[in-house]
Parts: sequence; structure tokens; C-alpha cells
Amino acid sequence: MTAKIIDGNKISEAIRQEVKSQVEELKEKRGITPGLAVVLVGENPASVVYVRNKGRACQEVGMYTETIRLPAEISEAELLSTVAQLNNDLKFHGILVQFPLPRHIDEGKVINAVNPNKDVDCFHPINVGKILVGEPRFLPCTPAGVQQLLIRGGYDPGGKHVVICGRSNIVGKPLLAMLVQKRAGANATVTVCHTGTNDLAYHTRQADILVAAAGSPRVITADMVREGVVIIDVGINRVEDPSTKSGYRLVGDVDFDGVKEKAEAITPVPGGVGPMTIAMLLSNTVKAAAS
Ligand code: BQF
Repeated sequence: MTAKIIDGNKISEAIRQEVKSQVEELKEKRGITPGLAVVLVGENPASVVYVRNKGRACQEVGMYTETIRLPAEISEAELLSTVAQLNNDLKFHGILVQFPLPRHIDEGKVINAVNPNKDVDCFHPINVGKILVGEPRFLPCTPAGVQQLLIRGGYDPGGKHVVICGRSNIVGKPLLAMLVQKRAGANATVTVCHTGTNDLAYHTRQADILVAAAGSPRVITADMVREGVVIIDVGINRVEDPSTKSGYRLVGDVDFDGVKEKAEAITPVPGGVGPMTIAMLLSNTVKAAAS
């Protein structure tokens, strides 16, 4: 049997339609146009693509958006002062600074500089802590996308053993905090594996739901999963491919072709978690504007 595909393009389109209606309602009933400021420092090619995706997505749902492009050589102090200005600018309900930043800038300082009420990436320690105690203000976009793929894909995590590969502050740690909560769409038993895990395959074989967020291309192989597993592939890895126009293509952290013969369901790359990340950013921005 070959796995069902959990279609991130389709599910994200449904969420974007919902956000679009919420934007129209905010405009009509309260005269508010949700606004998102996107800050891009330098010209990292992947970041340029991501920032373009975000700007376009905002426009499509009727939000106001500006991309603030800053040179890679900008000082940390200047960037912090740009963030401070955006904090005080009423046009913007959400602010995001695209990562990674040039090495001379401390990402932690930038995260802390964003007003937590405008922190639509949900990276500020206050907002991360609020998830852990079960009182979220926002949910971080990629983990929220993973959760929505499971719920809307028909695989509620409640009572399931979810194994997360990867402990980043962006994906693994907040997803752990979200899925362990006693609430609808969560209530899972959660294991987090990382580079210090001794027998990775032992743990991944225990998973009812496997979330691959390890950050290496195709590290999850068919021998590492049990028959009937549901797999969410968070990986976005560029691998060389001379047959494409750009010279590269995207692959996930899962060896899709091998694993699809054993899994009950799996997300593709591209078209899985990636578009969901963008949809959840829109959802957070409309939430910020409404509150
Ligand atoms: C798709 C991101 C790693 C590090 C920083 C759609 C995106 C990607 C893929 C996208 C990502 C990844 C983003 C697809 C934003 C997701 O069709 O599969 C959209 O734009 N993403 C980011 O802003 O920062 C990252 C991954």
C-alpha cells in the first residue's frame, strides 16, 4: 500500500480563505486593515524567496504589507532601532525579522526587541513561555502548520505517540509544548529526539506520528518507521539537481520514495509544511490586528 498524501497546498488554501474572510470583516466592521512588516537584512537567496512568498500571501488576503530591505552591513543598533520604530507604527499589527541574520547581529537581541503583541513569528521568550503554560497568545507558524496538517488531514494527535526529530527553538521545542497540552488537537504523548539521542531508529519506530525536523536531507529512511505511521516532513533542503532551471530542488528530511510504501499518510516537500507556515503567519497577523 502506498501512503495517502496530506496536501499542504490544499489545506493552506482553506486557511488562507478563512483569513481572507476575517480580514474583510475587520475592515468592514472595525475599519482595521491588518498590517505586516517584514524585515529582510541582506540577500540570502532562500530568505529572498521566503520574504517574497510572505508579501504576496498578505496581498492575496487583503492585508497591508511592507518589506523593509536593509543592507547586510547594517549595525545591530540600527536594526534594533528599525524594530523599535515598527513597534510604534500603528499601521503594523505584526512584525517579522527574517532569519538567519548576518553573523555580527545577535538574533536573541532582535527577538527580544519585538513587541510581544506584534510577535507574529512567536519567537519572543514571553510568547514561547505562554505556550508552555497553556495560555498561548500566538502559535509559532511552522509548529502551528504541523498541528493543522494533522487535525485537518484527519489524524488528530490526541492519545497518539508523537515522535519529533529535532529540538530547535523554531520547531521541535514549541511543537513539544503545543502537542503535550491537555486540549483539543493536542493531548499527545511526545518524545523529542536530537543529536544526543543514542538509538534514533529505536525511538522513531515507536511513533504513531513522526515529525521530521532534523534539518538534514532524507535522514529518515523506511527501516526507521513502523507500518502505518503518519509522517509530517518539516525539512526544506536544497539539493543540487542539474535537470532543473534553478540547478537545485527541494527535498525533505524524509526519504519520501522509500517511506511512502510503509506510511499510512505523509506530507510532500514541496507542498507540505512550507505553505502551511505562510498560512499560519497570516492567521497570526489577523489575530494581532483583532486584539
Ligand atoms: C513549499 C524556512 C528554514 C529556515 C527558515 C512553501 C515556503 C517554503 C516551501 C516558505 C521557511 C520554510 C520559511 C514551500 C518560509 C517555509 O511549497 O513547500 C513556502 O516560504 N517558507 C521561512 O521564512 O524561513 C525559513 C525554512
